Amino acid sequence: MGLLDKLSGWLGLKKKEVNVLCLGLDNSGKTTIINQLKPANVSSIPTIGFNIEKFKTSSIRHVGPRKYRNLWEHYYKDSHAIIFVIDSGDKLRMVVAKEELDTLLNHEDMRDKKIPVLFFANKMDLQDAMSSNKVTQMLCLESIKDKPWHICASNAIRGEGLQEGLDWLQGKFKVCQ
Ligand SMILES: Nc1nc2c(ncn2[C@@H]2O[C@H](COP(=O)(O)OP(=O)(O)OP(=O)(O)O)[C@@H](O)[C@H]2O)c(=O)[nH]1
Ligand SMILES: [Mg+2]
Repeated sequence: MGLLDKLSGWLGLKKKEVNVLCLGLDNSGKTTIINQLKPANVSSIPTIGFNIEKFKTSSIRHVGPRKYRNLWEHYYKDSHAIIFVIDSGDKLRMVVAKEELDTLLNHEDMRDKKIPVLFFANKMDLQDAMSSNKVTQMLCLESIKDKPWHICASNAIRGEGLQEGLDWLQGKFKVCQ
């Protein structure tokens, strides 16, 4: 059983879909994270900027870089949670990640939604990775007042930190729904 199935089970959403938007800059680790969350028997679909991966009880909407932004927006209305992935080793593009995050949070279909936003400060294993505190600071996460949010350091290759993030999400779903 994958972590995502567990999440659906916890939520009591056996029949309903949980729409989790997994966003982040290209190369941040979205596909690696999603592969960790999926049941082992589901084969991975390579990301061509944008794809939707269906699961038994839930789906993950998984999108890529900026040029596909108009495709992301289509899914904002139906989303129950956001997972925002950051490459903690990519200091140069932290500003770009912040821009994308701000655009997301200020979008008209997202602004008034109280859905939880889970951040993975991914690639924590890299020698020069920024700490999750530093990422919090760089992305000004403390200024997010209208949505519950949480940041976890993760190493998606080893699956570290992912469970902690999903545990937090589980608690928030109970509050939000
Ligand atoms: N060191 C390290 N590398 C990681 C980690 N997570 C992902 N990677 C690597 O980073 C690269 C990009 O990972 P992907 O999961 O393909 O990133 P993505 O966000 O799906 O990228 P796009 O599909 O281009 O948007 C791959 O080579 C991964 O193996 C991590 O926690 N640590
Ligand atoms: Mg990908």
